[in-house]
Amino acid sequence: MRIGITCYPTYGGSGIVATELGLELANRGHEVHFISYANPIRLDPDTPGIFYHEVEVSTYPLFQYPPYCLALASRMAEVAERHHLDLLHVHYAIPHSISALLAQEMITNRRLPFITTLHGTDITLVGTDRSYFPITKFSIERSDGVTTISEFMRKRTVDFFGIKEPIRVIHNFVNCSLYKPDEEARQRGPKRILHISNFRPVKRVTDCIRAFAIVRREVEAELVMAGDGPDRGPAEDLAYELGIDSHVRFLGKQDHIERLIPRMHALHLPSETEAFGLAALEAMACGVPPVATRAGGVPDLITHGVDGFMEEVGDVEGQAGRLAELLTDSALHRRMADAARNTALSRFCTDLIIPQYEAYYKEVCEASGTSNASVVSNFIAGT
Ligand code: GMT
Repeated sequence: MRIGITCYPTYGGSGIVATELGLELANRGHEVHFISYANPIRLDPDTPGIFYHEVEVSTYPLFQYPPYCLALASRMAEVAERHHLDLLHVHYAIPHSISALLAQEMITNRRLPFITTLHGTDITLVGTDRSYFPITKFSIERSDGVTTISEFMRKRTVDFFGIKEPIRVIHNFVNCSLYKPDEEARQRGPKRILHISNFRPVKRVTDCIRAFAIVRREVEAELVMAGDGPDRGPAEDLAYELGIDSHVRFLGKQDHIERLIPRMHALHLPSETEAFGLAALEAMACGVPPVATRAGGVPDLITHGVDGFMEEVGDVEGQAGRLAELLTDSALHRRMADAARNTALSRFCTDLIIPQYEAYYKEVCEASGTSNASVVSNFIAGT
């Protein structure tokens, strides 16, 4: 198949999932065209089967806000025509699905179906904002197919927007050959707790610092903060105020977290809400047990006490207790690390999830009446 993928190319789970999906699809013989304003991180455009088309957003004195949504729609239509795309798959509803809808309208000689994947704050924060509610609802209703990444998100979308159309849950996935344990690396150096995020308020990064201060009373550990965003400054200040700054390392944005994670002993994800928690899944694949909050779609992923822990949002004491347990009880750590890896392998590995996307693409093309012989045979041949 020929698939156009649009996502936010910056650091953030939805862009990462979109990029990894595109790479996996290309690996399975599909032709994948990324259409975005920048090359998505983690995407090597030189990969066979991968193409990258930049969206140029011209400025003009009259435009206080350059209309990216329109420039994206034009580019989508152009790429779809020139490269005979079978469908568009957009990640994060706003504004991508509206651009896809416009592109669909612009192509008059055939129907170009589009699928929207809802990732989290596009529904829980942006979608609930008064100014975006109606357009988010409209974009979901007008998509030819809608997927989301957890049962929580499906239910939340249906309940909040009153959506009647079916929404398919296709969980996030991890490449278990790339994300894997490295016992030797873990043994080297001190006990380490990792946090990875884009440091937005929803991630509650200062809870990592507070919990770590409690852990430090018991264990000579180090906290590794990977990523960047608006709450990095407040987190750095708090570490200094609590007198633990020399044990906290702020790494900034990381390109190869699959090399970083296996060196860690636990992952801390204290988010206010989390539609799925991709960072937790990547950690689990590396045999690093997560301590997360019982929020949103996290229970789709973690079985409390088996392959990780879930505590209440804001319960820094409770989270610190779990982190300390993992750092001090080696039998517990071993058991949970194995269970976490096993969960990743048995439920969320790419080999299990990518075929679900392929099957859904086929369904949507057939339902839109665009599934011609070549599309169907491409599916069968995986090309
Ligand atoms: O962080 C976000 O809210 C937006 C989104 C993103 O683009 O980074 O993250 C969401 O999508 C990830 C990938 O599907 C999920 O693993 C995250 O749980 C989800 N984040 C939130 O819901 C806060």
